[in-house]
Amino acid sequence: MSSMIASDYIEQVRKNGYVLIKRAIDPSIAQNLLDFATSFEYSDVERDALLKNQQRLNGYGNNIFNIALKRPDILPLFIRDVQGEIMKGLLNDRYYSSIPADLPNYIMRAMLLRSSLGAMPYHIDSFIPYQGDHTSVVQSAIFLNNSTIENGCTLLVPRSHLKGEYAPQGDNPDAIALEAEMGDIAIWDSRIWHATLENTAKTDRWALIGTFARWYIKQAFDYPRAISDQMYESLAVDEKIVYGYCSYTPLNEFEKTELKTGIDNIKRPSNSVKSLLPPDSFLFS
Ligand SMILES: O=C(O)CCC(=O)C(=O)O
Repeated sequence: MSSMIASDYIEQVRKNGYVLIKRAIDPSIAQNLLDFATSFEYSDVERDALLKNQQRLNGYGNNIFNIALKRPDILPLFIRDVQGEIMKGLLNDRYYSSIPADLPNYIMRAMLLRSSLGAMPYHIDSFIPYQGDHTSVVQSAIFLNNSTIENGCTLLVPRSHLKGEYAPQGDNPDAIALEAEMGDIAIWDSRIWHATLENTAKTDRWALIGTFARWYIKQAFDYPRAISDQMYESLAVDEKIVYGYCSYTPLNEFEKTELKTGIDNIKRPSNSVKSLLPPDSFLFS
């Protein structure tokens, strides 16, 4: 990795909307993830179910969803060390005082493995275009193959995150092709106009893409309920926060009334309204 420090990378994301960190991941970790990507297969039944409710943009790649639950060892790659400092710098809410500032208070929206097929159209992943320095959603792509113009690399329009507009469709003369090598990481503000090229080489171009968001933004899956008891027990505090255990939506006021819970009160969410109620509650009647 280069000698740049987290604050330099944060500065680049704020200014240009993205940064590429060379050789950020140990090659053996990248190889292990690549082996996972190339050996994983959904069953036919699972694939049919996934195709029935596929979002438009997911049709342009091979996708393996929900990696965080398939590989519980992976989240620390995104939230510790320099990566973690960058995420905190871009996404921590400075007014979230019940979590100490050296921990994350942002959450994970999604984590998927994707390999490019067709040319993915320009889009933003913050869903809301707006101007200003306040970043709400960040994507971090760990490249597991070399990512090239031939095999469908990312296209980005530098500084477009500050335009406050949805991404125009069609070719964009201001776009750059973000070529990268196995083990590099690209981090971008999800307001940036981005797309991919078509994979004309028809070779694998796997990237592990983590999407992280401020604590009040909806997660792609209900991680606090979906995570097994066994996985929950193995998580460190920073992982529990990022999976949403401090900021999930409670079932009712007897579960909690705080939107931002502190680390002293991390617990699994309830699945049963009744178990939360005092026995004489009017909600029973
Ligand atoms: O695979 C890429 O380079 C970009 C993927 C992308 O745009 C996305 O997942 O939203």
